[in-house]
Amino acid sequence: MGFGVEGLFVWSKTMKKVCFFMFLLCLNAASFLVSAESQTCPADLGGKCSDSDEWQGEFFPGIPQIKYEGPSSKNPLAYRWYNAEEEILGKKMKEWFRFSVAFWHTFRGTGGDPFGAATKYWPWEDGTNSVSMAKRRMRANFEFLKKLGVDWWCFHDRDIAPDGNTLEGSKIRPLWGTAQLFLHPRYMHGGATSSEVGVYAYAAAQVKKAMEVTHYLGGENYVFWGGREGYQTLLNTDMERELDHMARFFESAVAYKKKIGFNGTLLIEPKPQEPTKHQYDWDAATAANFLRKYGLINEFKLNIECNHATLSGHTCHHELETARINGLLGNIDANTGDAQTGWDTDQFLTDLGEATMVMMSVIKNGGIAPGGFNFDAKLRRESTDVEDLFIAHISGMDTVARGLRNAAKILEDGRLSELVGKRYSSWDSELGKQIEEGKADFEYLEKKAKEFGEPKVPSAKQELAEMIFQSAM
Ligand code: XUL
Ligand code: CO
Repeated sequence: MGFGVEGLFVWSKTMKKVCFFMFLLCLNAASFLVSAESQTCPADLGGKCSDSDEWQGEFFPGIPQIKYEGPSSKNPLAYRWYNAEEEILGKKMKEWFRFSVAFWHTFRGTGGDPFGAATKYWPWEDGTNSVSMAKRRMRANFEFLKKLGVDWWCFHDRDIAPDGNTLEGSKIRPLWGTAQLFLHPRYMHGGATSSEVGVYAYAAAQVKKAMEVTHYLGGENYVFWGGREGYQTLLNTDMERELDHMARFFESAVAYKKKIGFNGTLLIEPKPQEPTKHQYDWDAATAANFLRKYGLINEFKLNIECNHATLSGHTCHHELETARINGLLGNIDANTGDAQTGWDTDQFLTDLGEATMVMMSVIKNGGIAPGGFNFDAKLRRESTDVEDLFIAHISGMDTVARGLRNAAKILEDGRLSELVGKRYSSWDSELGKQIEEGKADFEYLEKKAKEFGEPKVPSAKQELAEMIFQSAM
């Protein structure tokens, strides 16, 4: 690594841009998802392995601006369901979604896996880790976003080294930034929950800088995904102490956010395991309980990732509803897993039923701004054409857009909410109201129970609910 931890602390106005690169590239030396076999160059400002970031013409020649062509279109480079300016339930589609591209998957993913080398060699990559390469990659990102008609992107501190000039003055901004606290060996026992106090301090310094960078780039949220905040065995773990440390870490993040005037939402991204056996942010309910216990519930929201939801044994809909009813639904990492595969496959969401349920929650929540839909999803290892990057995002965007249309249809149709309303109608009675208002104690209820006799219990109408749901597909 080219720079020591001192590099994290330099941040003066005049040195802003230089330090920005130094910081990011220092971190980048151990960059996530850059396969071990790729050539590495010193992460310095000289860019020794690559002379310049120049790239003649477009990065994606032959790929047009992606437009809405409607459901009958057979053009793979067009939207069938996502029509950015069209209003659904009083809000433009682009406002419902606030789509974002995950920089780490789309621009740093190589297709490498534990059994095989990289399969993707994008034409603009020169095999180096130089500043000029990082700038060129960021230009490719901006062209990609513009062609898709997407205004947001998300990053880990360690997968970017952007050109400040390119980023300033553009309406394209980070939806969120985050610090990558899981790749480097120093984080093997965790960051905020490490058994080593020095690692906690290092993690804090890294988050501090990543928050500054997110703020500097105009980001609207900041994410904490605790990749190694968990344990492999309780036999060697003081779980209570580790959780207390994690809470202190989040308290400091809240204080620092306020200190630098960063108004973005802080988001916790639950995931049950992988890479650790047990991660502390297991699911939405666990994260909510943690936030409540430590008095942080009003300072954070949740970033729900669909593939993480299924890993924790829930549906994405369940996780979204748990977050929503706790006032914690902040962002969606829009992806999906594979029912036959037991890990985080990070696939683009293409299941219409799932997408419709996702959008039912989003509508009930009144949208998720300032959060959005971040495609934390990657091409399959075997998909190796540049156009596959576009097709994957178009398909993911179209699926949730179609889900939004279906969810709106279900809402307008009214039969499902009528079914639910009817199911709970006994609670609209005087007794129901008394109970809901906390005005019915056990003695009173016993009296009522005797008065009513055996209650009549009606059908739940599950199949009818499913029939109504299906009819909107
Ligand atoms: C890992 C995951 C991360 C976070 C950001 O499963 O989802 O990419 O979204 O660190
Ligand atoms: Co994620």
